[in-house]
Amino acid sequence: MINKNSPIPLYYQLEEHIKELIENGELMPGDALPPEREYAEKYQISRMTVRQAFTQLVNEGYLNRLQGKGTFVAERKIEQPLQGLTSFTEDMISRGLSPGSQLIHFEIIPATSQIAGQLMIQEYGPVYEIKRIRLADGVPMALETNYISANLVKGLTEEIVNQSLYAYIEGQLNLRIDSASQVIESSIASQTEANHLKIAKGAPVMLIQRNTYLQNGTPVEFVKSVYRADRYKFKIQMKR
Ligand code: 16G
Repeated sequence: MINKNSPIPLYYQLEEHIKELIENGELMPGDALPPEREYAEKYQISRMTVRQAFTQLVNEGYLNRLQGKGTFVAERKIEQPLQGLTSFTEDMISRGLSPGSQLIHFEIIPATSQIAGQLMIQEYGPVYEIKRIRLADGVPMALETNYISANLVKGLTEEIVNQSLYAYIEGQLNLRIDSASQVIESSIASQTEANHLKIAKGAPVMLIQRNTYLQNGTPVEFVKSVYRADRYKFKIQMKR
C-alpha cells in the first residue's frame, strides 16, 4: 500500500489510501481510525508521517479529531450544485434525505432601509422575518433568515413555513420564482449560531445571501443563511 521507493511523499500515499477506504465504504462515518501508532508500525513509517496524513484529512473534512477520544471518519458533505435554483426541501428530497425545519422566529416587521432596498419596497413596509433551522434527516444543516414582502406573498403562516416556502409561493399563490443571485463567503459560527446548528462556537460556516426574483423581476425574498461548512459543499459547472 505504501511504497517507500516512490517519489510521492509517504504522508500523501497514506492519505490517499485512507481516502479510498472512506470512499469505497470500508470506513464509514463515525468509525474510529486505528491509532497513529498502529499505522506507523503497520507501514513502517514514522508517527509524524501518520499525523501529517491525518491532519490533511481533517483539514479536507474526511476525518474529525475528538479531544481525548481519537480520530473518526466524518459525515459526508452534502454537495449542492449551484446552477439550478432550488429550495431546501427540493434539495433534500433529491438526495433521498428527509427535509425538516425548526421555526425559531416568525413575525411581521416594518422593513429597515436595507431590507426595503433588497426587496424594492418602501421603508417600513410590512415584511415577514422568518428564522428557521433547516434539517436533513433531523440534523441541523443551516440557519436561514428570510425577509419577504407581506404585500406580495400573502397569507404566510407558521404551518406553511414549517413546510416549503417555495411550494407555497408557486403552488398556492401561482407566482413564478425565476432567478436568484447568491453570494457565498466563509465565516465562523457565533455562539447563537453554534447553539442552533449544534456545532462548536468558532467552527467554520458559510454565509450565503440570496436575492430571489419572480419572472417579472420583482424581488420575492432576501435571505441570509449560515451553512455548516463541515456538512456542505457547493459545486459549480463551468464551460469555456
Ligand atoms: C433554500 C434557499 C432559500 C429559500 C429556501 C426555500 C439557499 C442558500 N437558500 O434554502 O433562499 O428560501 O431554500 O426552501 O439555497 P423551502 O421551500 O424548503 O422553504
